[in-house]
Amino acid sequence: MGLFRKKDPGAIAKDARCPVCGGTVFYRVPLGRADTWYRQLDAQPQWKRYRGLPDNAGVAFSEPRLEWDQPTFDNADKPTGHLRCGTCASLLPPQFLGESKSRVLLITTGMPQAGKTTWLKCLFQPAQKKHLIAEPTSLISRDPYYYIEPYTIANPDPRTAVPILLHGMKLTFQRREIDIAGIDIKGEVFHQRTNTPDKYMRVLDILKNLRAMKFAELFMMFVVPFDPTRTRQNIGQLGAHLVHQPGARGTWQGVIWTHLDRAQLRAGAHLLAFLESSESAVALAQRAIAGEDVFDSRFVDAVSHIDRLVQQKQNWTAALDLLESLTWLLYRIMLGYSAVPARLRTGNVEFYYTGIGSLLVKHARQLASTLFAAWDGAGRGDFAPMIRESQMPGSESRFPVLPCGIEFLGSSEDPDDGLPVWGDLLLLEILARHG
Ligand SMILES: Nc1nc2c(ncn2[C@@H]2O[C@H](COP(=O)(O)OP(=O)(O)OP(=O)(O)O)[C@@H](O)[C@H]2O)c(=O)[nH]1
Ligand SMILES: [Mg+2]
Ligand SMILES: [Zn+2]
Repeated sequence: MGLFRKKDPGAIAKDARCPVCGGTVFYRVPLGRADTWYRQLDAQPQWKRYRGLPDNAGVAFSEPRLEWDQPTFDNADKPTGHLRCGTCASLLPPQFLGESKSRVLLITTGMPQAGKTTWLKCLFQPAQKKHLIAEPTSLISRDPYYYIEPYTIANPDPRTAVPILLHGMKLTFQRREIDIAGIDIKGEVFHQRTNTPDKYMRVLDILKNLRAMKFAELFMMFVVPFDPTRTRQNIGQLGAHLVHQPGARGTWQGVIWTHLDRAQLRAGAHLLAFLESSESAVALAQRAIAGEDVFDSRFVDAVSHIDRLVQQKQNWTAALDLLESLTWLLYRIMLGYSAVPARLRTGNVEFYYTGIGSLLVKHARQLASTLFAAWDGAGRGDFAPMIRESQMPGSESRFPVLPCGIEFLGSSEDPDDGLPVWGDLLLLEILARHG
């Protein structure tokens, strides 16, 4: 039998727990063909049940031939690098089971199509071309766990019916190693909370399990797409007790604000008029409109003025074109940042850690929080208390809103041709905190 207790030697920490069911017993499994996995699943009803899926639920394989490898449900008596939970049979990326001191848990929640899976996938397995903020460098290496049940990291099909996906990645920076364990929850769970109460309850159970697990850091990430029409419900409008759960110690709650690339310059003249009390802010906006470099020696002054003007203005509901133009400006700043290191002949990572790079990021992030709060207010979202708290002087939470977007290469809108902008910032933040 390959069953062994958590005390056995190996990569499993003494206090390891399954995030899905809280189980503490694990067993080794070998690789096999995906169709073997698919067939064996019928004999493991707990796998679906712990995901809130009915026994007869399909697991939505869209590929006609199941020809890739996948860890099966068989017992292996030698280490294989693949482990399942003895209770719920979930495949657990090793990053969930290692030493808690160097383990960071990320959990993404949000409505369908918010960009959760894209964001995690880009973070964990950036293709060579896909880093804007931390370009391939020998300073940081990341080693993703390949299997994201029911698929692999190469094809975690967003159309799977499985509401919970477990991702893992080992991050190495200088001589430190950090295990990053990601839990990706499908938006459908929140969207149809009353239609899919089983799935929703399972998610609450998982949150409970996570809070009982030991970790260096737990990031609860609410993924909210930029939506100028304000017609799509977002996770902040749910009012569920998921949002604003009193942050357990070590928990960081924040918003990943995606789709910022969709923001348009709608009211150029109005934008300049709005900024007119600050000469440096007007100059910054003019440069962005002209397609010129947004950074000069007055950048910090300019962006601080913009931030203050946005904070002071009331009733954004009546000025959404202006708000969108300001959001467009924020995205120009994000793109502009990415070009600076090359100009200064330094690597992106090195630039982030030198005073000037992190200063630019800090100010852009501050503006992102303020703009997000303005949209949130205008859209009747409910993130205001979290953002207000994080903006208090001396607040611990330095990272309430992480702005993100995708640049599409060429004319294609194929997500695989996208280039995430600022997606890696969280990684650098994690490294900075553990430095
Ligand atoms: N333009 C743009 N597209 C994005 C961005 N982030 C994600 N997308 C696209 O949005 C679509 C949905 O992304 P997913 O990552 O599957 O969304 P999700 O939140 O995981 O959705 P569910 O799993 O259904 O809850 C995909 O086509 C992505 O390519 C972004 O920042 N900008
Ligand atoms: Mg998804
Ligand atoms: Zn389990």
